[in-house]
Amino acid sequence: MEGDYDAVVIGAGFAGLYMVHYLRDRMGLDVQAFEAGRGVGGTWYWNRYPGARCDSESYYYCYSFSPELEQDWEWSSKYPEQPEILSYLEHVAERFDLYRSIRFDTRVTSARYDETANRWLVTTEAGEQVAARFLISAVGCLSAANVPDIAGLDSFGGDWYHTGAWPHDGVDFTGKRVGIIGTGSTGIQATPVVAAQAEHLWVFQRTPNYSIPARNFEMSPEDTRQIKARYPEIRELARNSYGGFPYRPVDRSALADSPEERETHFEQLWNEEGGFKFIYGSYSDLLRSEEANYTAAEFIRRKIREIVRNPKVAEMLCPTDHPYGSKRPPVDTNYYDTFNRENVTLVDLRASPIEEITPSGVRTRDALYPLDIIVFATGFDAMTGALLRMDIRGRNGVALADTWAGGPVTYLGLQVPGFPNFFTVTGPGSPSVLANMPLCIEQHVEWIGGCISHMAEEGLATVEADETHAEAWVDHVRDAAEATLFIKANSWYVGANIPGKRRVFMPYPGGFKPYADKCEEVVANGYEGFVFSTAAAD
Ligand code: NA7
Repeated sequence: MEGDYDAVVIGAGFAGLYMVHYLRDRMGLDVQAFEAGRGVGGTWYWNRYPGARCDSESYYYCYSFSPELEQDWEWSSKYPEQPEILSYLEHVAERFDLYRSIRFDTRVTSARYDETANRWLVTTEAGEQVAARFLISAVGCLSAANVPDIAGLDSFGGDWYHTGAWPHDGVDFTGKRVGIIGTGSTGIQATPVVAAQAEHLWVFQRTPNYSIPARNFEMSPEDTRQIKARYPEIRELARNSYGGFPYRPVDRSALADSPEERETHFEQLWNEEGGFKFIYGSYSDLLRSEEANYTAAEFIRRKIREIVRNPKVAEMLCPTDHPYGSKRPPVDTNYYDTFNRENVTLVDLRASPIEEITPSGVRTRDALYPLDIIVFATGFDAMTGALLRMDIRGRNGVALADTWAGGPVTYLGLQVPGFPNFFTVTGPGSPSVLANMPLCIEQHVEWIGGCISHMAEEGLATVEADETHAEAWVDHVRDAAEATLFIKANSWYVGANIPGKRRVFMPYPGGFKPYADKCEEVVANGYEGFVFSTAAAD
């Protein structure tokens, strides 16, 4: 055994960094974090693909726990690029002296609960083993890359990359024939940037997506000054909102406006605001009423037809098989316009699916596309993938993979029955990816820290989600999802992108504020739904 800690934290992204800071510096615990990457950043460490930037606005996609940090850090633009967010997280790690508590280049491969000792035994890829009383997963919701199992990939003579494991020294597309597979948020961000460099770019599209222009801009000193002066109000708005975004609540149905009023409203959001405001700051029922949703979907389809000059290509880009926002809504800079370029071709995989990859390129049912580089923008085994690729075993050696064989079971996305003293930051069943991630992370970290403090005060040895409460929470998540249009799409929210994955809606769609209220209520009711013991040896 190479260490015995109060807590082991897995991951050093937004979640892991704050978890370490909170447990170590606010609560005085002995904490060790393990991180597979060579640096901090998590998502922002791995996703270095061209065009990678945040779809949430910089002024709220950041920590709120330190007013000094909030005041000191300067964001360059509305939507910062990946290197800037990574610099921010590196700054946080330095500022709060977190590096000394993180072991890098160290992937956790298994964690087993030893009931007699009340310890989690955590093993790394190099075979090192440490023990800890608490095990906290901060592995992120979108960190297990999904490279589709396409016949012949091994034979490809060129280079291929997944966007979520991008080379640190970049990829030069100059003079290359490039194929991007996937038109989710990532493919949509990468396409215009790669197109500007490549000799020719083929975009392999299985499902067209609804994308809203980002309308990015550089922050002027005056923008920054105003935001900094308003931070308490901004955070308050975000904490009281559905999505964790600091937008003024809208309670108007899209159907309450006349077609002309709606058009004016959508035009203003499309042309001036851009980004998530189109969905979260426009009307209250875009994700609840098919009729209301249709008005937004039609507006976007009209925009696509306006922007893309070739009508056939425009039709191929128009989504019709799912409501707007039922898949994670992408935000772009010049995505649709890129298809007006001479050196860009859209390939419709619905009409002609990929059959194999050959030494020279991608072969669909109807054609062979000779390529030098293939970019897989094919997403992630979301929400459960990164947890399940570790062998996590709770009481009686039961594997998390078995407990979750029918889909993830958690109470509030925080704990799994049968896995004492194991917490998941933004686990399945929490709002996580449906809300502003840093805000969700802070709420989780503080809840977990509060629970551990409570245990110390009361002399409690273990905490574990009660099975009945966890099952009721899973039912509640499902019911909440069924009341929305989210379930109308084959999205990664339901695991549809991973062949064989059980179709379960994983994030909690009831809203950030109701969720955070529920977590507080649980505490006020003596941690209702959590079972504590004093019995385990400690
Ligand atoms: P997404 O949103 O999961 O998008 C992946 C894309 O790749 C999507 O267009 C998929 O089509 C496509 N895909 C996946 N597998 C295949 C295969 N086998 N063949 C062809 N096309 C395929 O991942 P992103 O990385 O774009 O975004 C993930 C999240 O990161 C994003 O939502 C933000 O939260 C940040 P499909 O739609 O499944 O037909």
